[in-house]
Formats: sequence, structure tokens, C-alpha cells
Amino acid sequence: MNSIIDKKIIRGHMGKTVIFDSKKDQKLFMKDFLSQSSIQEKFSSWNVQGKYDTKKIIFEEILKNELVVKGIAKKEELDKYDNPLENLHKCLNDSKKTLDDTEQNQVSVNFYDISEDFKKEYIKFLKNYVANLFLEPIYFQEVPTFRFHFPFQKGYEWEDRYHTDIMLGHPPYEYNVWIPFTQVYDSNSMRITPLSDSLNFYKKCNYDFELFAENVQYNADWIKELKTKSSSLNMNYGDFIVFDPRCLHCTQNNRTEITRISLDIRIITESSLKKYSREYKTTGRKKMLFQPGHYFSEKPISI
Ligand SMILES: O=C(O)CCC(=O)C(=O)O
Ligand SMILES: [Fe+2]
Repeated sequence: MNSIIDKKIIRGHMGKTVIFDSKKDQKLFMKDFLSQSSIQEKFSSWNVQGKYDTKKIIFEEILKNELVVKGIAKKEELDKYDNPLENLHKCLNDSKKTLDDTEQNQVSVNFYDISEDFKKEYIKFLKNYVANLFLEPIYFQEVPTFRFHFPFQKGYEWEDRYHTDIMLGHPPYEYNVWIPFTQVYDSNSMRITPLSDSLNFYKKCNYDFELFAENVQYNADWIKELKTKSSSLNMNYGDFIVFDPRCLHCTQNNRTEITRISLDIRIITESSLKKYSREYKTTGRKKMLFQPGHYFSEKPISI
């Protein structure tokens, strides 16, 4: 039997790939895309990792409370564990953990809305730990993305699919901020590819973004190569990473013993906003502008 024909390729729910209005638009995009990475310039690396004081920024406590208030888990169940977040899968029945047609579980869907308490806390985090890194005001993604990945979750049936947010329309001047609330390692973490290796993959398909998106998600040879170039982030609660948006990354099927909970936020500095050579908007249905008061917060967080 032919294993290639046999293999089921599950198409993802990633948004549409960036498209260009004209040759001129594409040229302007490429100017931004090939610009010097300011994270590389500032920190001599494609990423910068930091730690914050978990006594001052109490994400874990707020999240635990939120899980109870949203009716996702019972307080008595969570209280059974020293680390309730890493053991969350033991407090929930399968229906909350199983992935639906949009590849989401009910817990992640419930966290599309976040409480004012949580918002206050992550703004405090961004102010004290992220704006401080860049030494200038930053605008932040208004609605951050929560990820809940339970061990061996039902419905996770696809192979690793890589992406960069740029391929979904984001500006190359943005930064990705990734914050785990549980220990993350091996398959309960995100895999990420260094900038120089990532850039080789764009070059390999001559910056044709449609081809690029197809290859990084579904081409078995590309994915095999990407696996050798990328590695899983190995981090603890209290750590965070900021990385260049051109870096290829992917979610993995959590085959570890513990639940992964993480948050990703995109930010942009005041000076980077001024560098856009063209208009950037989300490639999905909403076509949201990557501008303050749209995708980004109306007001900057100053240091
Ligand atoms: O956490 C993950 O698995 C994916 C996160 C992601 O795609 C991002 O931070 O842009
Ligand atoms: Fe991403």
C-alpha cells in the first residue's frame, strides 16, 4: 500500500496568506520584510528572554480564579494540586478538552474574553518587563491569544504545521511575546526556528508567500528539515520570550504528562509603527489594520 496516498493531510484553520494589491505593494512589503531585525540589532540575537517576579505579577492566581468564575473547573478540584494549572486536565472531563472542527477546545474558546483583572495584570507585565526592554512606548495586541494544550487531547490529528505571523498579514516590525504559565518542554511547548534559518526557507521559494505557506504547513520534506532546524522552548512559569516575527514556529501535539497554558501577544514600538512602507491588515474576514485603536491598543504603554 502506498503510504503517501494513505496519509490523511488535514488542512489547517490558519487564516489566508498575505496577498498584494499590486507589484508596487509587493515591492514595498519586501522592503519592510528584508529590513534589519531590530531585535537582532538591540540584543544581538533573534530573541530575548526574560524573567518576571511572580509575586508581583500574579498570573497563576488570576487564571485559577478565572477558571472557576467561568465555570470551567471547580475550586475544590483545583485545590487538590500544588500546581493546579499543570494538572488542569485532571480537573476536566473530555468534552472540555476535545478539539472541535476549528481545532479549538472549549477552554481556549472560553478565554477569548478576558477579565479586567487579567488585562490589568498583563498591562502591568508589559509595562514593567517588555516596554522596559525596548526603552520606548509600546502598543499591544488588544485581545491576546490563550493556548490550553492538554496531554493527548482528542481531535489533534495533524502533523506539525509551521507558520510565521507575517504570512498572515502582520507587519515585519512587530514583535511576538510568548509567556508560559506552566512548565513547557518537549511537545507541550512551541517549536521555534532561529531567524537566519527561517529566512532561508523564505528564500528557498523566492519569497512567494503562497508557496511558502503551503510548504511550511504541508510539505513533508520541508517539515522534516524544519524539525532539524527548530527546537522546543524549554521554559518555566515566570519566564517569557520576545522573538522576531519572521521566525517559523509551530504548536505540537502535547504528549507529555502536564497541561500547557501559554499566552501570546504581539506588540509594536512607537518608532517601528512609523517604519511601515505600506498598509498592514489581518488576512482574515475582519481585515483589521495593524494600527493603534485597531489591532493594537489605542494608547501606548509608556515606560
Ligand atoms: O503557542 C503556540 O503553540 C503557538 C503560538 C504562536 O503561534 C505565536 O506566538 O505566534
Ligand atoms: Fe504564531
